[in-house]
Amino acid sequence: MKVVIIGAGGHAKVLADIIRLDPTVELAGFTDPDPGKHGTDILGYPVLGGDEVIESLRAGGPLGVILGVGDLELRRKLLSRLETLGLMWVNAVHPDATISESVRMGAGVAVMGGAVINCLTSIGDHAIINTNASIDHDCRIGTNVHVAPGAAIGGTCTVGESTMIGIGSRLVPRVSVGAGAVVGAGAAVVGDIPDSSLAVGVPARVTRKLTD
Ligand code: JB3
Repeated sequence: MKVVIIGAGGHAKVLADIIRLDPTVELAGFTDPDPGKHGTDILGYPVLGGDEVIESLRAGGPLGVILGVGDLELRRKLLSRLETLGLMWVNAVHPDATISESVRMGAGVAVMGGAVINCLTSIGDHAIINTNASIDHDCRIGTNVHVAPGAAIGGTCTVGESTMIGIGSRLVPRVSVGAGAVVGAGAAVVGDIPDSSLAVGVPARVTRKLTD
């Protein structure tokens, strides 16, 4: 099956580096509205044009796609635009990630090298579990959540849709972070964080509400 990465920037490069390790798929390349921005060849794979090429590629046979842009708001807008196309979302899971067999994994999920996801956790569609991040047992990670590199989430935590768990941050067990929230880099979350809130510091404090 051919796979196309939607986006051709930094996040897309990491996905390409993972997907190309999978002998069962053929990475066709990237789509990007600004094809020249990153050069026409990334890690040996072409930037095929804008997202409109996806339809023509699908005509050629089974086509898997995955979101290759990192910004969560942009991902949300892209998903709402693309969901009517009935695309086949594929996962990119690095072979060096450690994932319990009991994990329930959504579609379009990226799991980078060194990540650990422990038993009975569920990962929502289009989530990003980035380099060396860890998610412990019985967690509920929502759609389009980004658990940034080195973040650690304790057992029985909940993270709402399109929330960013910042690089190197920590969630103690049994806390809940709402939807559309941002946990700042290095923050230590020791209590629940409401939807659409920015929480920073050790211990993490909500500093402001986030508008769309
Ligand atoms: O921190 C880490 C480990 N990774 C970051 C990632 C999560 O987010 C990374 O360092 C960057 O901060 C960011 O990666 P991303 O999103 O790849 O950033 P950038 O290099 O700016 O690439 C975004 C690409 O998305 C650009 O080339 C845009 O042209 C493209 N883009 C924007 N809108 C789009 C669209 N591409 C497609 N196919 N469709 C769109 O609608």
